[in-house]
Amino acid sequence: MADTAEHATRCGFVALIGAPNAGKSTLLNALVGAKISIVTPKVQTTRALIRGIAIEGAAQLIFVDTPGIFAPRRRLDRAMVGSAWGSTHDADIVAVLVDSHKGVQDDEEAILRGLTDIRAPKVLVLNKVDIVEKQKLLALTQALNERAAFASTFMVSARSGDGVADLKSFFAARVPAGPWLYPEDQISDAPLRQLAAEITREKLYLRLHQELPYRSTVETEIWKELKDGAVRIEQTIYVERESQRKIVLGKGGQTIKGIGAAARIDIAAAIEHPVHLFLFVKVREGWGDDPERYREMGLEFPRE
Ligand SMILES: Nc1nc2c(ncn2[C@@H]2O[C@H](COP(=O)(O)OP(=O)(O)OP(=O)(O)O)[C@@H](O)[C@H]2O)c(=O)[nH]1
Ligand SMILES: [Mg+2]
Repeated sequence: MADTAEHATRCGFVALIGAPNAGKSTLLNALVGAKISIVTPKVQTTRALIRGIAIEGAAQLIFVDTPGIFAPRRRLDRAMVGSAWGSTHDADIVAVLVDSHKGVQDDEEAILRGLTDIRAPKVLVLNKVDIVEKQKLLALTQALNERAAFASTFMVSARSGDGVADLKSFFAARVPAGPWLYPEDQISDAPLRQLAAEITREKLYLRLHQELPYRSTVETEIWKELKDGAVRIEQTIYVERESQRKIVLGKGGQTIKGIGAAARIDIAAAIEHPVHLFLFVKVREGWGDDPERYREMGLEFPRE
């Protein structure tokens, strides 16, 4: 009996790629049914590959959220875009997300060109259908299918969940037969300290503007379980300049206080323990060229 069940299982990797802000992280969270990856209205929120795991019938689906693909300038940009394309090499299925409200612009054009090198089957996922007219969706479906060979086209709203169940069933039917790679109840493979750093970065993105979010990174330094069941977490926010540090702190420390309060609530909810969160802001000029920061983020360090 166990033998039969094992033979019936399926398992595979589904990479979610697309331009920045297409809704990849929102879709990952919707597919898994939990908040695994951070989401903000700003572009370039996700910086490294984030895996979320879901079970659908006999299939275990390992979804890989990726940084948005755009024309990179800085070293960090190159590492992010490189990791996104890299995810397609190990994928059994590649889901190409397009923000249907935005349509096809420069980043989408570049992505379409890059798709020719991908051997795995590709599916087109038109996202944000909640804010787009049907007419536009049909035109976009046609135009994109003329440009690349998609096995199928899906129209979803990652935000409302519309169409997500159908997409998930499709993936479950298409991933190869094979044993599950993760325990049944596991939904993420990221260490909690990394999740906690990401949550703080989300709050930073939500509260800071212009270039600042892109000039900062967050690392968890200390994670200590206390006797009363609470967890003491110390994190460092790295910025590039003293002037940036001042903005992150805010007048009388108000900005960092707000970031910390919001992050603490979400981290506590994620780890299901009370949290004492301590944030430190440090200037580290050129952190974007420091290999150690890339290791912490789970990114490969581009040589140039
Ligand atoms: N209206 C609408 N908004 C959406 C939908 N999906 C995502 N969004 C919004 O789009 C913005 C970007 O969402 P993310 O999930 O962070 O996008 P992403 O593709 O992961 O972005 P990067 O990590 O920067 O590449 C957020 O404000 C989301 O709430 C959707 O289906 N409908
Ligand atoms: Mg993202």
